[in-house]
Amino acid sequence: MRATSANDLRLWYTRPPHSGAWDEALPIGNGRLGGMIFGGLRTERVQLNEDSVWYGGPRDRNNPDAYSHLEQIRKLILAGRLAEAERLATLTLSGTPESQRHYQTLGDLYVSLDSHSSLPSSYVRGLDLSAAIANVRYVINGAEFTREAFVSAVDQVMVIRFTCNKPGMISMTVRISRDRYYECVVKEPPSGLMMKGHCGGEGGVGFRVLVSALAQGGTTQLLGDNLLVDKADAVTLLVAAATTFRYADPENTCRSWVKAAASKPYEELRRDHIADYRSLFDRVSIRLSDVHDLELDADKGCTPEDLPTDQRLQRVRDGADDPGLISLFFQYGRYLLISSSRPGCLPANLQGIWNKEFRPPWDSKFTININTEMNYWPAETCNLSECHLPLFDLIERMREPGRRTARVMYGCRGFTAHHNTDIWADTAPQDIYLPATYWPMGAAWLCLHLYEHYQFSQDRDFLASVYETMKEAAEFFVDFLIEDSEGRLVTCPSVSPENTYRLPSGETGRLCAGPSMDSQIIHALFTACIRSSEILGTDEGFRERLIEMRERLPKPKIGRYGQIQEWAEDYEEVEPGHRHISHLFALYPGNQILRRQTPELAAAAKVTLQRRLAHGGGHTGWSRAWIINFWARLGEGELAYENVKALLAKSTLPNLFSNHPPFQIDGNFGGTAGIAEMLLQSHAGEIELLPALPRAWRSGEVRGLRARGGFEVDIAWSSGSLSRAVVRSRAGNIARVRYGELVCEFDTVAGCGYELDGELKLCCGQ
Ligand code: FUC
Repeated sequence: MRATSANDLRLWYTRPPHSGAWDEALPIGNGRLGGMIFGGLRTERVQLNEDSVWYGGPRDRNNPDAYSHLEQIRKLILAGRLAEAERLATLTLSGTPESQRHYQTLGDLYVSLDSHSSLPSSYVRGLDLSAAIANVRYVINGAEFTREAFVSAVDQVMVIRFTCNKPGMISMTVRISRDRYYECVVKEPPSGLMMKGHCGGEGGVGFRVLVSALAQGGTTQLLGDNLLVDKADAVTLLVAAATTFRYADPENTCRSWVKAAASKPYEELRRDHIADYRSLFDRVSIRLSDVHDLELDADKGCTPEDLPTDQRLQRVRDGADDPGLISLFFQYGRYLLISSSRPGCLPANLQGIWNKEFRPPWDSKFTININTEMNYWPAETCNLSECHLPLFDLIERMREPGRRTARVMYGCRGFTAHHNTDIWADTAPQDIYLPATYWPMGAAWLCLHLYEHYQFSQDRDFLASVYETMKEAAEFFVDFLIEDSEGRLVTCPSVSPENTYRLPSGETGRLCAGPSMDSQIIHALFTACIRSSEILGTDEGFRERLIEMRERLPKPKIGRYGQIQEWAEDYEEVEPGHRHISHLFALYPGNQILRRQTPELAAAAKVTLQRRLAHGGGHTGWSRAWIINFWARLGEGELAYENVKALLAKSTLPNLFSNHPPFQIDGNFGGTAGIAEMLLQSHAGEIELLPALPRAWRSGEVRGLRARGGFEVDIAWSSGSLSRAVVRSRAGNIARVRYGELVCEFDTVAGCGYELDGELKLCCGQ
């Protein structure tokens, strides 16, 4: 078995980013405060983010003309008069104004290293995922310079430390800037600068950024907007940022964080940060190969781990296998979730927290017709349950605006949201874009995450605390669903995100009644509410109602190509290789399509994927990531693996950020979830070991993945077969474990572990 190497958990490079490319800088963060570390030689640029730096305040954007035209829009859709329906919808259902708020960069910290006149004789920069620390190391004229940067969740500051092995060598000029979009930078004696500004827009947030230098030796002074350090032995920069979104007095909040951090020695800040981070990160370890699987040069014992990350990525682009890069990518997804989604923060947005722009792509907000949900797919399976909590806070905040949207737009009870939301939990439609805008399913899908959290944690108190939220999301559909000509209960108006269909007449349409994804999401939501009310022993009347309505939802249907139908009718798709594969929601993340219990539907799901892929599907990072999860659920290890490779080869940037293009973080999270799904599944009432193990991962081991029912699982395999598994029970439920056609079932005691051999024979309880 291969010994672990320091590079297993490290991204590293032997040069600074090409022409200062942002996609080559390395991300650090504590959920709220983030930085991109460039590692430049003469200037270190740290591009800064704070998760609540958004333009503008809350607004009521519900279109006042919606409800009075709803009936007519429905009639037009059901009569097939699509052009008229779509025109009326754009006028009366679109948000007023059409767009929600957008996320922004916080600015940049520039550290000019004044004494660096010659080029270094060696240079390496990296990101250590085992400690969540970025570092740079190089030698100039025999002096070795190092930098370390991390963002502490314990101390709420970014810490950047510059050292040299010779005394008096560190001189720097520090500036903070934000293009033209800030008020001022003021001196914060004795050795700090404070940036003050406002994101703009009525009710928008105000922000403060404080940078303070702690120098060992040398002198420090403030001149104009500059912080200067001269001939120090070492310098620690502490950066704090806060906004009025959370703090009445962000200025003093920054001061108190910096003051408290400054009173701790650097080593203590670092130690506390690492301990806190490791309490989450170390729960899962993974190894997908043995050394003989991957030696590049057998004589020299050289493996891909010995190559810088950009060169490894290039090898994979050139067609090489590199299981170690896949496990690094897997752990990077977990690192990114820990760094962008901690309790008390906003959820990870389209870019996590890392965004350099004032008007980022798609506003870098929360796109909830796939992207935000995908961000949280690894949260439970990859043992980062706490990182899921920010999403739940946002869902709670969406209830009030969502109730208003339900009432004002549709005359319904409950709460609803469309395909986006923002910092203010806005629930009115976003954009005037027919394939996406008029889709009332956002809240419903998000609420499934609440039930998912319960399924993994078995935390009954949590379930009790969110039951009303799930119920309210379901209540909306009790009122909203209409009966179609076959007596089925369908959504109308809606869309199948974000596809377009063609009628036999050649006419194309987006708006429709009962797209498959909607029925599947509602089926899952009703099921979650029904199960929850049983578990909690409440609400029998509502439960009965949902049971009855669930029966009348359209079931997944098989269409003319043998595919799962995307719409209630078997329409032709205008773009058969579309990136959204919404009608396979029931396969993943849902569980209405199961390869053992519903083999015909599973076969149709396979055809659906093959058709999408044959027409160029999977061309965005997130779409490719979803495909990995689908193949994993279908037990197709080789096809899942092919798509993992394609995700790395075609949709991954040099810093391993996923590429839509441009950078969008969902492909990282969806990819991590997909790799976990290849190794362990638990959505079908049993814990399945190695359900989609590809040949390329001949021998390996994963520890600490989680399964529904309150289990934690370790799996080891060699020569492609299971050698050993440990199932740790947290809730004392019965464990039903499957490996291929072998199944075993045993009682468990909470807190105990159970070891199984390769034949699923119980060896011992621990
Ligand atoms: C959805 C997708 C796009 C993109 C955007 C943020 O609209 O269709 O591909 O990911 O969200």
